[in-house]
Amino acid sequence: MDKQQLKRCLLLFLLLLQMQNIFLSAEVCSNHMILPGPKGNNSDEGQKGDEGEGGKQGKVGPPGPKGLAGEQGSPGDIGMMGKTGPIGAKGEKGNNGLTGPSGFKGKPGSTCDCGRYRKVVGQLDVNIGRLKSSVKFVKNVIAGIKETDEKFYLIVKEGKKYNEALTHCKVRGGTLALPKDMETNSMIADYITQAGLTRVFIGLHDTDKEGQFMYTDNTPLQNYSSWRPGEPNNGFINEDCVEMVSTGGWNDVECDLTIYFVCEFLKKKRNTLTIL
Ligand SMILES: [Ca+2]
Ligand SMILES: [Ca+2]
Repeated sequence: MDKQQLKRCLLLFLLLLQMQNIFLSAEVCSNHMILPGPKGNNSDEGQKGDEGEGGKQGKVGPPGPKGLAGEQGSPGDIGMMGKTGPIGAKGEKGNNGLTGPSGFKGKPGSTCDCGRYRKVVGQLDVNIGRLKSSVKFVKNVIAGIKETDEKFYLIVKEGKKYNEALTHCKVRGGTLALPKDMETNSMIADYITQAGLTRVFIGLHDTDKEGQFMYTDNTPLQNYSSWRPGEPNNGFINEDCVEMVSTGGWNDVECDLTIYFVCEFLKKKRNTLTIL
């Protein structure tokens, strides 16, 4: 080692020594603490300390995993009865039942004069038939009745030919209606309209002599008539009977036409309408 190198080493040594002093003095000034002594030997081990105090209660842990499903519970009590439901639709008619057993044989009858009773029963049948016919007649006219001071007027809602209609009125004590003046004609026309009809037979015809119209009480047409325009025209050669339409107009038509008709009954004869 030359002289120059020896000088550099000496300076470096001095520098390091100076830095150590600086560090030691700075540590003592900053801590102001008494440094512990060196660790003792194993033979100098201290006594076991007292048991420490219990620790603080820990925080609530996170929720545990979902448990297994429990067993099925027992059935609950029966519920309250519900409200009565609406009435159901009518059911289909059932099949006929089986035929029942035959009844016991009847007792033998006694001999009698049956001819007499048969006659009575036969007469009852006739009366019942007439009663049914009369009831039917009344039903047909019950919808309405018109009257003047002297007469009743009844529309019969049974389709008949002219002669049948006339007979129908006569057997009950009347005849087909005879409109001989405007007032009566208008009343019958209103009656037809109110009954919802369009045409009815009236008691007028020219069956005896063509073109010479007569009422069914054998009186001729006089000052009053209510022919529709162009009528009577005897259009189908045999138009010998007369209908009235709802406007009150007359028209000659075939007597074999089957239509409703209007009867009239005189009041003078005390309840002229003969039921039976
Ligand atoms: Ca005629
Ligand atoms: Ca005519």
